[in-house]
Amino acid sequence: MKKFSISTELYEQHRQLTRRYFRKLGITSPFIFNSTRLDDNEVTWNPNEDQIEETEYLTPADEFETIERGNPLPYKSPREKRLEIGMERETWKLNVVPDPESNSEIENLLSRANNNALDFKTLMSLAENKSVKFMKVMTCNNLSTPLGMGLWEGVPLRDVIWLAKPKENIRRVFYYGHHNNDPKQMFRSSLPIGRVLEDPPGDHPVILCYKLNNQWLSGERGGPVRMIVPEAYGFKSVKWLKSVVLRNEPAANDTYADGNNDIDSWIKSMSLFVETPTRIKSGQPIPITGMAQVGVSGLSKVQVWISPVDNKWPKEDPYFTKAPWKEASILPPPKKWGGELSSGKLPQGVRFFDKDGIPKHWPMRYTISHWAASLNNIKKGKYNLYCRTIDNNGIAQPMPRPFKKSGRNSIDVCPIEVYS
Ligand SMILES: Nc1nc2c(c(=O)[nH]1)N[C@H]1C(S)=C(S)[C@@H](COP(=O)(O)O)O[C@H]1N2
Ligand SMILES: [Mo]
Repeated sequence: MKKFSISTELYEQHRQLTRRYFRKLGITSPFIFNSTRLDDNEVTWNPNEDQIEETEYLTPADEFETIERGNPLPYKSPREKRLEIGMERETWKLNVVPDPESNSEIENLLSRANNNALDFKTLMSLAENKSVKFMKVMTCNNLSTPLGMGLWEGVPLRDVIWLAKPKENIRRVFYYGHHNNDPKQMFRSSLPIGRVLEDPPGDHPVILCYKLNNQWLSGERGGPVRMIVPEAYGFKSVKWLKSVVLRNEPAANDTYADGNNDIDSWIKSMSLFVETPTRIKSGQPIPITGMAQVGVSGLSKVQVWISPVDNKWPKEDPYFTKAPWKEASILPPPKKWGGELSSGKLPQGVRFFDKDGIPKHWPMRYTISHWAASLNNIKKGKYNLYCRTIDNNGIAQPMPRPFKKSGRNSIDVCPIEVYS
C-alpha cells in the first residue's frame, strides 16, 4: 500500500541519515521488510559504512515537488521568448509601484513603463552588501508532505522597497509573477508592510530570491527571481516575480484566499513516517524513521505510539492525547548538506550557522528534522502506528491549530503486522 510519496531525493537523504541512528543502537543486521511508503516491493536495509557518512539534507532544485499554474509556463518557452518576457536574468525587471486605486505615496517609483524598473544588475549590486542566505522548507498548506528543503539566497524585499522612496499611506505589499498578461493566470500574494520592513525576533527577512542551494534559481523553481517568505506556506513565495505593488489597503487579496485557505497561517510543526515495516517478525526491534516539519513554535519532541487495531479509542480524545506515546530520537544536523553543494559544506554566512557551518540551534524553525525510533517487545498482532510532534510550548500535534486549511498537520498513521 502506498499512502504517500516523498521525492526520491528526500527519501535517499533520509535513509542515509537514519542508517547511522540504527547502527548506533546496534541494529546492524540488514532488515528486510515491505515499505508502506515507497513501493510494494521488499526493501533491504543494508547499512554500508561509506553511505553512513554520506548524509545529505538539502533537496536539489530539480527534485522539488512543483506547484505551478500558467499556460504556457514561462520557463518552458524558448529562450528567445524568455528573454522577451523578462524571464532570463539579462532581461528581468521588477516594478515597485503604488496601486493607482490607492492613495499610497511613493517618490521614486520603479516601473517598466518609465524605463527605470529594477533590473538584475541593480539587484546584484544591492546583494553585495545586503544578501542573506537561510534554510527553509518549501511546503504547501494543502499537502501533507513537504515539497523540498532549500538553502535560499536573496536581497531583503525592504531594501528594494526603500529604493522606491515610499512616503505615506502604505499598509500592504502585493506582489505577483509573470502571467502571460492574462488576469486569470495571475498568481498574487501579499504581506503587511510591517512584516516586510521588520523581522520578528528569530525570523529571517522576506527576500527577493535569486539562488537556491548556491546555484542560480532555475525557471522551474521560480527564477530568475521569486519571493521567499520564510515563515509562510508556499503560496506566499510567488515565482517568476515581476511586480511589487504598495497599497493603502488593510486586507489581503491573495490568489490563495479564493480557495478557502487561511492566508495568514505560519508553518505548523508536524511529523510524518518515512519508513516503517508493514510486516515484521516478533522478537526483533521494529525500526521506524520519519521526518518532522518544524513550524513557528519549534520542535521539542517527536513521539510514536503503537496501538492494536481493535483498540477502541474514546471519541472525546480524537488526538490520542491520553495514549502511551513513546519518545523518538530527533537526529542531529547532518554532516553533509547535500543538494547541489558538491563539497557537502555550507557556504559562509548562512543565517543561524557559525563559520564552520555548525547550526547555532537544532532543530531549526521552518526546516525539517529527521527522526528515528525503535520499538521493542511488541507481541504478535495487528497494529496502527502513530507519530506526532510536541512543539516548544509543550503542545502536541495537531494542536494548537488543527484546522486543515491553515496547513495540514493531522497525526500520521501506518498499519503494521507483527507475526511469529
Ligand atoms: N507564479 C507562481 N508562483 C507560485 C505558484 C504559482 O502557481 N505561480 N504556486 C505557489 C504555491 S501554491 C506553492 S506551494 C509554491 C510551490 O513552490 P515550488 O513549486 O518551488 O515547490 O509556489 C508558489 N508560488
Ligand atoms: Mo501551495
